Amino acid sequence: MKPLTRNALERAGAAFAFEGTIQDTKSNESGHINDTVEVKTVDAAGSAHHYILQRINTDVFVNPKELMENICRITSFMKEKIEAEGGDPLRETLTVVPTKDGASCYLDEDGNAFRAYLFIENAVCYDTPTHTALFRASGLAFGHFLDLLSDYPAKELHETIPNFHNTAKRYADFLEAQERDAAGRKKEVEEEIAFLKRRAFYAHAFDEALAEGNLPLRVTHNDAKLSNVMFDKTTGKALCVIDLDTIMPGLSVLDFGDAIRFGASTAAEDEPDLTKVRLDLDRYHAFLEGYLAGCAGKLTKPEEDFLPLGAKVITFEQALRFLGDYLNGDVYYHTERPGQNLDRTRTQIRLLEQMEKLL
Ligand code: GN1
Ligand code: MG
Repeated sequence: MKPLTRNALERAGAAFAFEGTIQDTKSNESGHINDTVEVKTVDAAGSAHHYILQRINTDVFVNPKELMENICRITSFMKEKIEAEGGDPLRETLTVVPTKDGASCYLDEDGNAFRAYLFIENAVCYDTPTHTALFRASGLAFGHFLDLLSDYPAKELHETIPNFHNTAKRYADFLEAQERDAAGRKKEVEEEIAFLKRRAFYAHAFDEALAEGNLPLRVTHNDAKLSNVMFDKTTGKALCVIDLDTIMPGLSVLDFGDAIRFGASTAAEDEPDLTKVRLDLDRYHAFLEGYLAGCAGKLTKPEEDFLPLGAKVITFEQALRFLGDYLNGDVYYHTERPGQNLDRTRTQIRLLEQMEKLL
């Protein structure tokens, strides 16, 4: 994606049905894929309003209209349920702000696609769990998310990224990337490549369970990391699951696994010092407890049994993706420094080794 220009941002700001006039915009660097900006406005009565404006990465999400259709359907479905439960739908899920023409996204003449949400005030996201209870709370949030959507017809959703968590396809892409060696980096990473090739079996880990109908296709989040949960600053409670771009039909065990991969690691995803990377079992059990409570009995027995394997498979898959991107010359994930995708690969490998011993 080309860098987002001031001009394009201003045009997008003017396209949405924001209340009042824009006073301030501030870039938010948290995601690996989209560009995110916070927008503050003031209306004629002097009241302040706060929004999130995002440029959707259309290299990754090639059909932004379908993507927004998914998000609108899911958030309105959840809002009704949250209301029925006595919750606050404006804080417990995202609210899409339409364009002045009533569309859910704005496409500009340069091919950029934007969408906007209400900003949720007095809330915060965490990159690492500051304490175990916080991670348990995020488990509750992702479990509750599954529960809220358990009767949503998964098949009606668009596949925003085809084969997103198709581990066999990810493995094939990785093999191709190391074969092609586009950035001439293969010789540096022979060890990592060999590690992953020895674990090719993970690519088919759920084939049998799926064929036998033991793992239901659900509405899943597909990027279930701690940093995609907002917490209320006052109560400390997990409020809301965000980053709804990859909501698609998928497997619960992979959402669970992704949350573990990210949040039960004692180090950041891109930590260069591997001695810092461990799987924290206390965190694992805390998340599991929260997740099961949040799912409110909706998980089947085979799903519960496969949760630890889900963690291994998604960590394997993530290692394939990071190493594939490193081999391709860092073309997919945002990077801030050379070698960041390799560091990311190595943390995943280290974690997978730990999971194999401990889970
Ligand atoms: C990407 O943009 P972000 O940080 O939400 C990626 C996920 C990865 C994650 C790794 C669309 O998510 O699949 O698990 O990075 N999203 C996409 O941190 O590829
Ligand atoms: Mg994401």
